[in-house]
Amino acid sequence: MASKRRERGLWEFFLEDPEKAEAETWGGRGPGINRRGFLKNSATALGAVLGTGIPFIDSSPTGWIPAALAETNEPFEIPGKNGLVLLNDRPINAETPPHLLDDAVTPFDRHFVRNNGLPPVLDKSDIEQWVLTVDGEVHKPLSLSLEQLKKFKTITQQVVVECGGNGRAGFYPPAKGNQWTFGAVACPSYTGARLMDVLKEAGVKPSAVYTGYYGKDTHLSGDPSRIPISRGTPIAKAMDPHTMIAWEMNGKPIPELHGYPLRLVTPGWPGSTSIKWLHRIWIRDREHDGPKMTGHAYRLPRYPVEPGQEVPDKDMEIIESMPVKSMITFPKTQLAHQKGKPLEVRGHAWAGDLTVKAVDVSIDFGRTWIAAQLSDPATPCAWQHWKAQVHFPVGGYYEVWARATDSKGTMQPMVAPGWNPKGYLNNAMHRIAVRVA
Ligand SMILES: Nc1nc2c(c(=O)[nH]1)N[C@H]1C(S)=C(S)[C@@H](COP(=O)(O)O)O[C@H]1N2
Ligand SMILES: [Mo]
Repeated sequence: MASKRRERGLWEFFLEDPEKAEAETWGGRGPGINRRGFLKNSATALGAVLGTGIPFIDSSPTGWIPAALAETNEPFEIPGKNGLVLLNDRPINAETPPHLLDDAVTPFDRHFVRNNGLPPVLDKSDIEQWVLTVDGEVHKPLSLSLEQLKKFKTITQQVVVECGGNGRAGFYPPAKGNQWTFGAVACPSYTGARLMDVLKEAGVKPSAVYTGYYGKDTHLSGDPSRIPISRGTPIAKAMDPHTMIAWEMNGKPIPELHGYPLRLVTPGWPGSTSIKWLHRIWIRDREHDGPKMTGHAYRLPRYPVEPGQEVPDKDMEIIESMPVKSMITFPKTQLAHQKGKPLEVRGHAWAGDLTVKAVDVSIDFGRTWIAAQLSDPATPCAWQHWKAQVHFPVGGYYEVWARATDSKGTMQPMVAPGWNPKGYLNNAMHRIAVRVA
């Protein structure tokens, strides 16, 4: 996976135009890459080509051709997605280049995809018979049909969903996993019921400590006794009035790739706590221990560690709220800008459970900063929009940097903060390149 740039440990490759970057630059990915090219870099797919067969092809979603089967040089496409950069095709993982995240509300076609397993293949009867069970430390276990669930009070809110591994490509030595740059984040609008209301109906016992969410996706191995992921949160976060069980995204049934027909949405926490294809909520009397809850998964060392250092499991703690972050969504990096004219730069900023109180912009590598205009979030868990006018004093090469500050005064770091074994929570500032002539 390591390209020449990554070997040198340079994270700055994102300053290049992702649409023009060569596949090699991107470690064998990127929109220009064809299926054969992608194969060369995909060990799993290669294994398949070499004769181990394509297991579980029956369970791949309708309309998708595994890259390993493709005979054409057509780019690998995810139906309905537009301009995303593919990081892995099995499971599907794709991120959105920053300039395509300019919308206030992220539309489906620009929403990143992060799958740990294979999405379920669902027909009409699966949906008609869908049951959400709530069991464990409750007085009255529930089995709710979609129809029953929709009788709970409905809320609609915009929510930032960001993968805990967003920015992983910025850590050196590299951490295993999808090499996300900036685009494993989205802020669509979700409609559904408050988890709190459903849990009140079930009557949470005083022994309840944590939730365990289960989705219907299947394990890559094809072994039906295994599931790819099951995560949860402390009961207090589950009882937060913004934590929801959603059935609509942007006013339509949630797209299949994003969890149709139900998804748990945990605002401000790692995307992995927003379980897709939700069918069970297990209320636990201890910290949940489902797949991707233990070991090093979605955990950080309790203390700062040296890059590359080994950290024992007992020294790792679960990631809760995501850190403050911002992104420049306009202009696209590598802009050619006319000398003497001001440039309006804009983007979004968010801060996990907190809000953003300021965004500042620099065009001189952080020597001086200009305060950006910052909007309030449309709903409490939404990202905030910012914009700033910048004036370039002379022609030449510039970088525009953006830095957000959260409501507690914590700022984004300039470089990747604290290396950690799995490469989580890189909220280093986003920068774009501008040539003024
Ligand atoms: N059932 C299920 N839910 C899941 C996942 C998954 O693999 N299976 N991936 C999680 C992770 S790691 C992230 S970052 C988000 C990504 O949401 P998206 O695919 O809608 O962008 O979904 C989360 N929910
Ligand atoms: Mo994630």
